[in-house]
Amino acid sequence: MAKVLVTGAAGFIGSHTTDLLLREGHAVLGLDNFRTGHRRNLAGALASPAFELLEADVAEPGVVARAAGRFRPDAIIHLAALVSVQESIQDPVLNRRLNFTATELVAEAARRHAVGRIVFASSAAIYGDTTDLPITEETAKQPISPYGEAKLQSEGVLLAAGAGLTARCHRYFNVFGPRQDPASPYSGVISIFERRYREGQGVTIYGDGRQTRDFISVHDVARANVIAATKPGIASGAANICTGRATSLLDVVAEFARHYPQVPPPRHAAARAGDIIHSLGRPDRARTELGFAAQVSVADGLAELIRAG
Ligand code: UD2
Repeated sequence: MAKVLVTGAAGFIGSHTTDLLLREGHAVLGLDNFRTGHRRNLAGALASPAFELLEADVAEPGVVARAAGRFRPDAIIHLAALVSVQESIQDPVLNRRLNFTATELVAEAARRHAVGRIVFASSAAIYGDTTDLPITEETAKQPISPYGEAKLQSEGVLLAAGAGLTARCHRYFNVFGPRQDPASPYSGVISIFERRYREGQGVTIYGDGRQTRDFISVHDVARANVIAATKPGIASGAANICTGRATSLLDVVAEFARHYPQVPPPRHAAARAGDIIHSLGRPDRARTELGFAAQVSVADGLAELIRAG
């Protein structure tokens, strides 16, 4: 049994990671200020005696350090973040605070209280809009948003922290699954489409729909997080967390249409400014360094999402 401090525990990825840690018999201190997380995401966790919730802001100096001093975690999974690329452009100061300063505070808390591991939510956004596919960890890092830039700099802070700390930086690709917030037009496309199909409305495809993404289930992402936090003998490093499979939006829509044959077909609108056409990661390093490989197909993940609806 390990003791794990999860920041952003009430968020999309944080709550699934918390649930999996608890299922595997670990003790979790979840930290969240509910800026974008939701208490309902923790309904299962809150029923467990092995879970404790701390409502606090990870970017507030002293908060993580005090939590680590009291809870004495073996690992910190740092997922609290400003999650919207769009919002990072509109409010770069807040982005800096939540996506960079908070990481420094987590690293400092780990150092002060001898926490041996940090798992960090990085992003494929650090690679920018490269056309050199599939993206490997060596691909040039040229972020094109404050969000991607802060994630890249956070990786630097963690990977330079020194021998006492094992830092694992997870470069998530397009994560989808239950509890992802569909509220904004810039939310993940699958969560937007799921809500529209469930409500019987057609979806809008920006462009011709042949654009592809490496969609990975949040259950696989949670498993990668738990492995990185708890598996013995893991060294520091950064790795793509992806499937290595490209799925087009037309494929996604065809899958939804199988479940909702009565919903009108999609309409097409102009491609979004700045949209990338293809994104695909190479998953080999996570397999070698963590023993992690994604298992959930897009078809199975969508079916689960629709059931969870
Ligand atoms: C963006 C973010 C990424 C993450 C992700 C949400 C950048 C560089 N990256 O990536 O960090 O936040 O969004 O999972 O900004 N689309 C439609 N109809 C819709 C919504 C989207 O056709 O109603 C298209 C969209 O134009 C794009 C594709 O679906 O071509 C995927 O969109 P997305 O927002 O889910 O993901 P992505 O990879 O653009």
